[in-house]
This record gives sequence, structure tokens and C-alpha cells, in this order.
Amino acid sequence: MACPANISDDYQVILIGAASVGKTCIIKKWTINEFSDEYIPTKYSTDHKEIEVRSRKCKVEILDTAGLSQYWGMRDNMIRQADGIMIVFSITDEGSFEMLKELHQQVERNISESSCVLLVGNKHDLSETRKVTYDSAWSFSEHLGLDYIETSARVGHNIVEAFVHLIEAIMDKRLQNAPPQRTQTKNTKCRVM
Ligand SMILES: Nc1nc2c(ncn2[C@@H]2O[C@H](COP(=O)(O)OP(=O)(O)O)[C@@H](O)[C@H]2O)c(=O)[nH]1
Ligand SMILES: [Mg+2]
Repeated sequence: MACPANISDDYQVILIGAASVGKTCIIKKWTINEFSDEYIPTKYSTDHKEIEVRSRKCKVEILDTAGLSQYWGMRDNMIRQADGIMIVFSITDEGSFEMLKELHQQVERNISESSCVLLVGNKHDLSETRKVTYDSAWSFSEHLGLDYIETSARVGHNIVEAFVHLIEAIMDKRLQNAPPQRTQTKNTKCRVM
């Protein structure tokens, strides 16, 4: 395997999904450990966070996107540039789950080969009133070949884990694609005989 020093520690992650599934809250919980009950529709915003993953200092830029359909056009470009994509739905909102197929198609049309995708079922704290069963979300993710995680931005369940999981997956891909490291020879003096 190539030396880890060969790969970049800059990561760009984008969150996409229907309106009101909790994309903005997931980002705020992770970056500033805050949660709000307020719903303010997002157009576009960027946050940053540094974390240590596998003993490497990773700089993560997180792009928040609009769930409202009039802004969807912007997403093609953003998906093309992202290293990691979280496709988010709410386990209490069947409509947001039904939208996943279309969202995944948009991702497939634009994603670069070196990027990774994670399916996120948010609002896990409302499990008792869930409309999407764990099994149906899991089978859907398996069918598409995606990893699946359930989160709660309200209580912080699996928020760090979701980001770390995605960053590790991107890191693995970068290591796989990294050119082999040149080995330094000890005595490199030239001898003319
Ligand atoms: N119970 C619960 N509510 C949440 C959770 N995440 C977000 N919300 C609420 O859902 C609404 C929409 O959240 P927001 O992050 O703005 O959704 P976005 O449109 O996907 O960015 C807000 O009222 C939040 O307080 C969660 O994990 N649990
Ligand atoms: Mg938002």
C-alpha cells in the first residue's frame, strides 16, 4: 500500500436530500454541537471542520444544499466537485425516502470515480413514529451498493460516526489510487569508475 503521506487531507462533503430532513441540523450538530427546532430553508452554505481520522489531521469543507426543487440545478456541479456525498432522508418522512431513487440517479450522473456516497436516515430519535423501516432503508442501500447509517441531529446519535465513516471511505479510495511511493536509496552518491 502507498505511504499515507502521499494523499491529500482536504475533503469536501456535500449533503443532499429533500427539504426538512435535517441536513442543516446534521452539519450544525457536527461543526458547532448545536441543534435548533427552527426550520429555515437553506439555499446554499459552507462550513468547515478539522478532525483527526486515523491519526491524520483532516480538513473538511461541508456544503449544505437546498431541499427545495427550484435550487436543484446547482447540485450537478457541486456533486461533481465533492469527495463525499451524504444522501439524507428522514425516517419519519416517506416522501423523502421515495425521492432517494431520483437523488441517487443525479449522483450517479455526476459523481467522480474517486468519490464516495453514504445514505443517511436522519431523525432516529423519532424511531417510535418512523414511517420508513430500518429493513427497507437497509435493503434499498444494499441494492444501490451504498453504506447506510441512521442519525439524530437532535441527540447527536451517529453524527460524528457518519462523517468519520465517509472520510475513511474516501481516504481508503485515495490510498488505493495513490501512486506508489518512491523509496529513497540511502547512498545516492554517484561513482564514476
Ligand atoms: N426530532 C428531530 N428533528 C430534527 C432532526 N434533524 C432536524 N430536525 C428538525 O427538522 C426540521 C428541518 O431541519 P433542517 O436541518 O433545517 O432540514 P433541511 O431542510 O434538510 O436542512 C427542523 O425543525 C429541525 O429542528 C432530528 O434528528 N430529530
Ligand atoms: Mg437546510
